[in-house]
Amino acid sequence: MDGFDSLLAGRLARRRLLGAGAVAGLGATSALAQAGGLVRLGMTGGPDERPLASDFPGKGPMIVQRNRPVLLESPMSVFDEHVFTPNDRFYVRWHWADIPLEVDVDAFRLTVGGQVGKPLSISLPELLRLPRIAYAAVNQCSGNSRGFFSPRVPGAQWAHGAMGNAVWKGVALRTVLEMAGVKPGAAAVRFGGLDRPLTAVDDFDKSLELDHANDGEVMIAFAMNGEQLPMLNGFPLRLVVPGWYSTYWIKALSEIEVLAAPDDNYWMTKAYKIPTAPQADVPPGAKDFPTEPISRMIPRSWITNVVEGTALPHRDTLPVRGIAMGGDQGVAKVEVSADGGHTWSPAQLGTDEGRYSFRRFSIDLPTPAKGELALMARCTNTKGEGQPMEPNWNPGGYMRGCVETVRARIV
Ligand SMILES: Nc1nc2c(c(=O)[nH]1)N[C@H]1C(S)=C(S)[C@@H](COP(=O)(O)O)O[C@H]1N2
Ligand SMILES: [Mo]
Repeated sequence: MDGFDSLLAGRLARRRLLGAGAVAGLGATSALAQAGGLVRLGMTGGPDERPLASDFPGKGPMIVQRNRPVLLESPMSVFDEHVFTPNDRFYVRWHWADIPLEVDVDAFRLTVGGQVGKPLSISLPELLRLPRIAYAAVNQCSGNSRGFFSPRVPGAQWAHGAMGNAVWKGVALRTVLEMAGVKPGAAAVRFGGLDRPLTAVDDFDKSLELDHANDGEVMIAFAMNGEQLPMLNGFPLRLVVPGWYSTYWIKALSEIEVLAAPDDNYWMTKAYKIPTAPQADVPPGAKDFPTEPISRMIPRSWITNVVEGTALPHRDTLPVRGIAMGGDQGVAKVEVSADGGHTWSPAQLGTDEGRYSFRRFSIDLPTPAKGELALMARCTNTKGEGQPMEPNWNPGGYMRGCVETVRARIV
């Protein structure tokens, strides 16, 4: 018996999350900026300061990238403190300002329709009675770190905090598709949530090929780190597509539609397209190049205990630690360099929480001589895929994966 079974027993009250204060928090950027102060994100060639605020519902101190729709970024210190990102520090991204602010858990239904033998309308208690799966997985926005693109590109100017790692629990999408009976010849499965566009444009819907949807790992999650999903992270249900960028991880998931043909909606055919070139990399300014929908994630790593621009005392050793991810594979090794990438030393890896999770790394380096220092980490995943030294560029600001540098000074 866990917290979710109490929902079954009807003891969980309706989730009415946003009171008057919280709603005000969704509207007042300048007040927030004054209340929480400004943070610098270390970007060059454009605006670099953002307000820090802690008055969004269910959220602690977060970097406010945008107010409507809500875009909140996790400060890097969160990743230094936790390998599983706490729910109240987990980043938030919505495309439309009309997001669900409360959900009536008794009336809520997840519908499954389209190319199925038996259309379904599943209540939350019914969903909670189905067999469950659970695993750790990183949720990372396709545009994470976009603010570091050079030359800069339009879109949310995220630093590295449009990502988070959680243990997700829910029902395999395959279980629900089997209950509905997918008709022969079906090609894809489309997902939609409770949020709505304010103008006459396509809903934010995404889809997966049928085989992927049926892989037994793609999950309809009702829990994140052992708790209900925060409202801003998609309460009561969200799709989890482990190893893939979060654009597919539809929040407040309410509609599943099995399609006879590949999805032709705007969000699949026009948005979230990357160059087919390796690392999704094209020369700055390039326009006519072949594209494909963004999909699997790639290895990345971040030093989390040394803040850009800080002065470190000269001691016997220089402790360096951080987090790494393998993309859609596990982390095989992480190496650290204190000389701008000339020499590398293998770091110690923390507990393996599964192939889709963050993994901690740490190393005590011999302290370099006094002066400027360029610290770097690089991750290699279990497929042997590493991180390039050179940053990629594409007009969408997607799929950054290069080795990141933290500059500090030894004094
Ligand atoms: N319903 C819905 N789901 C959505 C989105 C959205 O706008 N609406 N945005 C997607 C994108 S692009 C990202 S990066 C993630 C962000 O997830 P989070 O807010 O839980 O961190 O949600 C995804 N799921
Ligand atoms: Mo995203």
